Amino acid sequence: MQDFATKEVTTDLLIIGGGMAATGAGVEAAYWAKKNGQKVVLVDKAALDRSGAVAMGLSAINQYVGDNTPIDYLSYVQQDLMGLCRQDLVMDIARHVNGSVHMFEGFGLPIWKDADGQYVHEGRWQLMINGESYKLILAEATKNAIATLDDDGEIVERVFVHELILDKNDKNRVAGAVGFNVREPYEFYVFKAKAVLVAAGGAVHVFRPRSTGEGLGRAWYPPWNSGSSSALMQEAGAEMTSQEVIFIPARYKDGYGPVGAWFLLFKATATTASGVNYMGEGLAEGGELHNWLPYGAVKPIPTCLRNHLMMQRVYMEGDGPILMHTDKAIEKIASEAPDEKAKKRKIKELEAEAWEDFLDMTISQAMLWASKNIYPEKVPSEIIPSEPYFIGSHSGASGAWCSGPEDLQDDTSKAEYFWGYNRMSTVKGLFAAGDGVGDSSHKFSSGSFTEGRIAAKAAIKYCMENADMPEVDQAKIDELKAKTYAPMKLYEDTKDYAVGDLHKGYTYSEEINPNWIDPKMLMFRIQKIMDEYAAGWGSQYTCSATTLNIALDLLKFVREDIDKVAARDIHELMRYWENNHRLLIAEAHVRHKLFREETRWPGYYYRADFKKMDEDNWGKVFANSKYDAETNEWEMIKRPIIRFVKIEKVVGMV
Ligand code: SFD
Ligand code: AMP
Repeated sequence: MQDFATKEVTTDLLIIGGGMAATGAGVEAAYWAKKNGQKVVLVDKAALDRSGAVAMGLSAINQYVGDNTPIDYLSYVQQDLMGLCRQDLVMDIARHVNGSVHMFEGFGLPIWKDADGQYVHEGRWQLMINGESYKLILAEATKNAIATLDDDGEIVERVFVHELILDKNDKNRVAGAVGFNVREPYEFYVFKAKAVLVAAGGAVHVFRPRSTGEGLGRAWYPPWNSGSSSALMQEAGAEMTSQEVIFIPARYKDGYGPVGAWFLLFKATATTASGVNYMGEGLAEGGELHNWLPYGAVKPIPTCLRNHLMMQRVYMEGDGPILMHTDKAIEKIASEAPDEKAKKRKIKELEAEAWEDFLDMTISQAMLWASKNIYPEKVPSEIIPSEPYFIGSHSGASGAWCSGPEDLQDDTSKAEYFWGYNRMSTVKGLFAAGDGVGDSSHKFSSGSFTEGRIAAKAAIKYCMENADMPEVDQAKIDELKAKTYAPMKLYEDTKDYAVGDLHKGYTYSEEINPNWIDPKMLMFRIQKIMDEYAAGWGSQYTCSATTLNIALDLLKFVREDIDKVAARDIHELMRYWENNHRLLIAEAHVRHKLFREETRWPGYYYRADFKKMDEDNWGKVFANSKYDAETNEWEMIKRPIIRFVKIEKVVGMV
């Protein structure tokens, strides 16, 4: 096998990822690093201009607090996650997010304005944008900021980071990370750093997606977010939280077009096939939502419960599909026009907005509409609950257990939620942001950027106060390098045996081979297990201790077989490592689901053996876990939910 050169990069702060949280981190870190003579390196597996969830753009900024208060925002988040959130983290983002949004505007992002020059809101918290180039605009700002550091700033693109390095003398202190270039020159990267900020996004394709076969690869969240934030941190021994809380977005069928603009901006109604307004009925007196108090019967209905109402109608009563009445919504808005001519003009305007909503962020949905001759102003479209995603920044909650800000705590919460540096994990010097941080949902793009800024500022402070460089164990690096390329070595060592003279004609395709497992097959195996035994769509989002234990057993076999995965080239090597990360988050997820013996988020998943919410035992705790990579042992931990901010009233939609 070819010998890959090693490239060493030494820095004070290393930012892993190049998405919303990492671009925020880059901008802020550059500012503080410049003032204090620190070095910052940002490494992204892709190219900053179009990497991460916002690659295709977005049509809304989903977190803008505006004239509301951070407590108002907190009331909404706490309600939406059925009581589960860290108040300090949510409030911290909410108090700074307006500033980030104003920065975006300054960078050149077009935010819709009305005739009076005010932002156009999609809902109370959401702003409409012309966001096709959202990511490019932020990437440019980050590149400019890092460039101000001259030799003390660097952006490394197309390097996949797959493992963190710990200090040789302190196993609870980070010392850097390793990765490999996925473009030529194919080098092995060793990053040595005082602090590491993980912002490598959420996880997609851990569960079998609804889009299989020729549709494979299409998902709502980006398939290239493969659980690295979680895996890197969990593997390094960081305590993780709420790994059981996945997000099931209701999306336009097959194209995965988001529904927010339709529900909130166009005020569309969704019904069952027979025309039942399932959300209205659920909310009404005696409706299903009253079974999920104190969180159920309030507007906005928590995201999981909106799914639950839909699932009940479709799976229990067979009254599917669910239809989003785009046609009626457009007709209703247009009918308010003063005359026929104005009405026609309004319909044209609404049609353009409807298409732009998708062309700005989910182009595949617009293509699907076009290819199926769908005119949204004439016919409704199907919406459907999708496969589960791990995403700490939207309506999920999985991620690292992190220290919060000092100034927002009371005495009780400070003892549990503060350990020196904002957004530092339980591993010294290891920070996180965006999808990487748990229990602080609903940050979306703007809140993730904001959290990146918060974490980066604290990380630079950490670098200054912990000025000695951690020691890196060279023997460990050598071991990691061999491990990195092992799947390519396996292929090189056995390919002739497989398809050469000895086994000539043994198989027609290299993908199916007695000597190895293809990285894609590894992914399919994980997905099948998760879908069938850990509450994917194929099992109607339902699991029990019995099925979860089967999942654990089967995942154990996958881990046993993981050394048999072969990679034919660097691209497949990346696929292998992505699936290696998926495997760890899958296992963490199953263990968390087993641990939390209740059904807290109906519509995300159901525990058939614990069908109800159990406020007494589980309503006041987060489910956390720690993984010991050396012994392969897991520890499950309960941490208290401390509600030091009293919420009088849930601030809802407009
Ligand atoms: O409506 C490695 N999101 C929306 N947010 C909004 O504010 N408005 C919307 O309109 C939103 N909608 C939406 C959204 C997402 C998607 C995909 C669609 C629609 C179709 C959510 C936000 O985008 C999301 O909350 C943030 O982007 C989260 O930020 P962050 O930084 O946590 O994740 P990221 O942006 O995906 O970036 C991840 C980065 O990590 C890199 N990476 N780098 C090195 N090594 C590794 N091993 C790595 N693994 C990953 C990636 O390349 C990337 O740069 S709506 O539908 O909700
Ligand atoms: P989505 O497009 O589903 O990702 O949603 C975008 C934003 O709108 C998020 O803040 C959602 O929580 C919110 N949202 C979407 N649908 C609804 C709804 N029916 N009621 C209240 N909020 C919603």
